[in-house]
Amino acid sequence: MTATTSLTHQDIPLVFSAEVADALHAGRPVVALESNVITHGLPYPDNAATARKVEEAVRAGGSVPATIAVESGKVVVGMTDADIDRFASTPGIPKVSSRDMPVVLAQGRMGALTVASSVVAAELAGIPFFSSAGIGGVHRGADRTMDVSSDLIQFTRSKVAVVCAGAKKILDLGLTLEYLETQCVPVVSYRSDDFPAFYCESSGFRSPMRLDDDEVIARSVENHWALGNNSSFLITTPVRPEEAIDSDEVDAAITEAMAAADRDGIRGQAITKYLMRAVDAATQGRSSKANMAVLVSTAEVGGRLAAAHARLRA
Ligand code: PSU
Ligand code: MN
Repeated sequence: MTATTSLTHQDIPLVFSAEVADALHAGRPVVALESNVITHGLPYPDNAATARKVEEAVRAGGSVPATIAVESGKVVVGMTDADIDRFASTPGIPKVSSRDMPVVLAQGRMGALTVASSVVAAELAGIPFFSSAGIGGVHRGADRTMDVSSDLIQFTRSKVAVVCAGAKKILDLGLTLEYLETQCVPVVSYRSDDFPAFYCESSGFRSPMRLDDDEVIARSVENHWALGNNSSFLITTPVRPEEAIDSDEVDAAITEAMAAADRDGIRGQAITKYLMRAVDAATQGRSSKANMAVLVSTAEVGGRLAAAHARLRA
């Protein structure tokens, strides 16, 4: 019989930018960022410009940004400006969620990481904080379609603190919160009573918990892991009121977009992008502007909370 060895996480090549490697080595705070939002969120060159602004916001919060993607069989932890521009301007880069990652790595293709695959990569890279404005969730009509984002399932498996502005109203946010509760994933709203809805200030749902103090949040995250949970800890921060988009306007646009998606037979992986485009068209681009703003403001809070967490560990 021949002995076989299987690959472990040490066999997944990670390529760190010098800045991220130095920061991790010195115990300075780093915030992981997703790349799917670059390739599948906004059109070029707004996507590249926004990705850079998001990185600047993480720095303004006191942390080092690490935007993550896969390319040439490696996980890139800390994309350079040139990497970001290449990803932003290359059409057809696949959206890579956790389950797609092993194949895309083996094929050596370029892949844009969702929240789910980004938290996988962040944990491998030893980065405890991740920030993205909008997480995936339970889709409306999931009782029929069974469309539940892998983001939620991955949160039950990865020890990463996730800072976000909640999730878009294209999802069923009530069921999304139920799922997170069932799966023992803490959800804390930072300096707000409500669970936010991406570029809308409130989802209409109260948040399970509110915390106003950075240090208490950092301590709570550590406690979650110290209690033996190998899962994520969600922290939400709402869009700034002056940058928010009106809830009623978005609701009307979503109802229309969902009917159109049904007519066009759009489902599965393609639905999020389709609905976002339709909402943007219906709001004459106002949702895109709010989208860019919330990406930036969320990243700043992510930078601030990761810094508080690093101080705690120091
Ligand atoms: N939610 C948003 N905006 C987004 C996404 C989700 O409000 O851009 C993207 C993120 O990359 C997220 C992914 O991880 O879509 C989830 O897709 P799905 O529902 O197919 O799992
Ligand atoms: Mn899905």
